[in-house]
Amino acid sequence: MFKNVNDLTDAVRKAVETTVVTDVHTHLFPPSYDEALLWGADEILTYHYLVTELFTVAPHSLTCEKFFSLPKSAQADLVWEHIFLKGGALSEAARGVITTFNHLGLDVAGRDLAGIRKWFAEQNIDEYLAKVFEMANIDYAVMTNSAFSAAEADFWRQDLPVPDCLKTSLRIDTLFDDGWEKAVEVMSDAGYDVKIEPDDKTYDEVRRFLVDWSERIKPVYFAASIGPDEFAYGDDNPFTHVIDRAVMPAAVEVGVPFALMIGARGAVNPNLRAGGAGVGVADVMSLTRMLQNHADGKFLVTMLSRDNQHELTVLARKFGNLHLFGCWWYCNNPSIIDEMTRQRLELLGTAFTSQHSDARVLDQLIYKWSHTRKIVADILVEKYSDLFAAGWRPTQEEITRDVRAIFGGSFEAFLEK
Ligand code: FIX
Ligand code: ZN
Repeated sequence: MFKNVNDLTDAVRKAVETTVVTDVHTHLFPPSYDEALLWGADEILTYHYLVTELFTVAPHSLTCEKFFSLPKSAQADLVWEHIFLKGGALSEAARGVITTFNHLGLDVAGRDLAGIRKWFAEQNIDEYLAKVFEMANIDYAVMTNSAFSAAEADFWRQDLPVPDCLKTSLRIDTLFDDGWEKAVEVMSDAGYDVKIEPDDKTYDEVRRFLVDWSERIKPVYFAASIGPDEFAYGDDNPFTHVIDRAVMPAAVEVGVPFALMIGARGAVNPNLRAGGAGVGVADVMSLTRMLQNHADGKFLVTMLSRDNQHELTVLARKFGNLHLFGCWWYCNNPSIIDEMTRQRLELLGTAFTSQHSDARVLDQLIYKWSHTRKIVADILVEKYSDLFAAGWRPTQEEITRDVRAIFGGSFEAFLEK
């Protein structure tokens, strides 16, 4: 039993710092997947978050086309010059690079980019991957594995090695909206009897395609990112029919949740490529109808607009088959992580997953989790201190239990539910 609030808060900070995290959504790949796994100084500096920031300050003469035609190292040099040396590295994505280099023991104060690049060039990727997961204290990360990518299908056909710290998800965005025709082409080429104008047979075949892929890669969940305008469930539209007649029946048959990432407004500025998407407020009532219609299914949800967060968190109190995760993308900034985590704790206790990294570059795991742990620690210190002041006496085990819950424990309990 803690004698005083100071001992309690020290224990809370230590628990947050040392509790293992499960990273429920990333864009990482196994080292055996060739160059698909991004890592090192030039990749972390050309993360699409930083590239888009570059174009907020770069000279007008630097067009996106010119930038993307440059070698990766020249692109990184421009980001380093404009965002770091001339810009002050104050954005979350820039500060993250500094945190990562610092945790790796690299010469950040000396701003020695050449020396930093040299250090990365000396790393062995299999050993470095293990080192990064150990530094970030992550037991496993869930990848993003597209069911409609030829490269992905080719990788899984070869049965190449995948480290235990990486698990799969089945990404199915292509089934929706403007991807449908490509999805039909890919499924048809793979021997599934599907039509552009879907009939009952087509929906059955889409379901079989998803089940067959699931048997091959054993996904933790199905996943899709849906735009704010496209997320219109419940009307007599293709989105509703694919969800009702293929995706959810397959998810229930396989026994996995459907992870919905809602609110990315695609290609607001296509010139920025991966960084070109914006954000929009989506209709939470669409999700409500989906939950009402699929009580036998399970849904993992994160929304991109800050404006959607309160309504979504209240909804999570109404449906036991809804689990919220992460402070996604444009919400993955200290000011919003703080607000969202407080709101979720205050409305849901520990029945949510506080964060996911969305890491596209392996090294990012280090900063994305280091930054989040600090914010979560400050919040939990306040919450436990309030409880202590009211006479409650949490034990060390209970604190560790609660921290693990929001760092992946509740996610795994939801998967087993
Ligand atoms: O759809 C997604 O998985 C998004 O997270 C990505 O498309 C996005 O580019 C990203 O990495 C955000 O953090
Ligand atoms: Zn993502």
